Amino acid sequence: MFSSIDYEYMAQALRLAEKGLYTTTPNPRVGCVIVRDGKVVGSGWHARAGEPHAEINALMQAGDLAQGATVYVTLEPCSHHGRTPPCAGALIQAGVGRVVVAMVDPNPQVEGEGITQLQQAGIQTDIGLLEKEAHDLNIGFVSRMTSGRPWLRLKIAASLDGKTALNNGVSQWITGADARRDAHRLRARSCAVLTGIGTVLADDPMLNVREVETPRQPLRVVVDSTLKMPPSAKMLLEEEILVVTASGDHGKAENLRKAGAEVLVLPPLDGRVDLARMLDELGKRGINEITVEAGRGLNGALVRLGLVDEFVIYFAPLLLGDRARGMFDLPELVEMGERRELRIADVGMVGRDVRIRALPVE
Ligand code: AOF
Ligand code: ZN
Repeated sequence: MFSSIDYEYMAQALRLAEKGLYTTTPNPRVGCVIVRDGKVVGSGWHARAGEPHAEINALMQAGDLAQGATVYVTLEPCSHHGRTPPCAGALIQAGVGRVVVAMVDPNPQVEGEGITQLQQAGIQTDIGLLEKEAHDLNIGFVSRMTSGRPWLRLKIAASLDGKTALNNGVSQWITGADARRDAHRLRARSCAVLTGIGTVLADDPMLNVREVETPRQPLRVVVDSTLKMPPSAKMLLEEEILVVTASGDHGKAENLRKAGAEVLVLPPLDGRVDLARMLDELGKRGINEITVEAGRGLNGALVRLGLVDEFVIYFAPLLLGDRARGMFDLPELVEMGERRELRIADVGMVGRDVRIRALPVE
């Protein structure tokens, strides 16, 4: 169904889609290339929610040349009136000859309807080219559309012997500058960065993106069951911070609000923040991807609840010894049968450190 030329143009459309990596949220990253007689006559990508979709940008460039052309698009053209009119209709109106789609739009408002409309208009529509790549690019959008929850990526910087901090809590700097920059790229592509109150009290971090250029900072979310967050915390110096709590202490919440935070009070679960419920709430707010940068407490709780979708662990070539702090506060296992199995998705060097991406095995 697909020729090597098809692959090439879809790869080009994916590269265009990636230009929206830091900006399209809550929308997906989408790229589009329009080809006629072996020449690219239009190309575009989606930059921001509310702005034109990838196909529309590409159609505007192509003008009349779109007639009879082949359109490569990384996500099924939409069929609904959202913030912008439907792309399937625009492609039909432009008289395109063929549409090649990487993946079906998981948005229940679309979900195959765009493809049906194109086919009903007599346009040859081929689906599934470089589907995995398109899917990975929008892993958070897919997660939110299919489960209501964001994709949760847990990032850890550790020594080669798996330690993340000294026993006295000191954790800077374990990994090198390249790994830190790489981790800032993860922050930049995330809709939210999540941490725990323990990390805030120990490190007083900003948790913003500094090491890479970005026009948009992720929302910073702090899990703080009993509202220990001091109104003087550095995180509060910048906009967009959400403190999630199970505390009913209105005075403390009010103080944090005055300091610039939004405070979300959830019904307590065993006296703590109900983390699954929190993810549902974040999903409702259009959060697609979350990067967790926390200590062993929150990390362990998320693992125990099965809420982690992806682990990104940077290992630095140094040893901190058994008395340093580990990655996950988990109950002791007494049988190997209780172990948690992961699948390594990717391994590579980042400067002097090693990065491992691993996914839980269901
Ligand atoms: C496309 N091309 O480039 C994008 C699509 O509110 P709107 O109008 O921006 O619509 C957002 C929805 O449209 C989004 O949830 C997803 O289903 C689809 N995104 N579709 O045809 C694009 N970004
Ligand atoms: Zn659209």
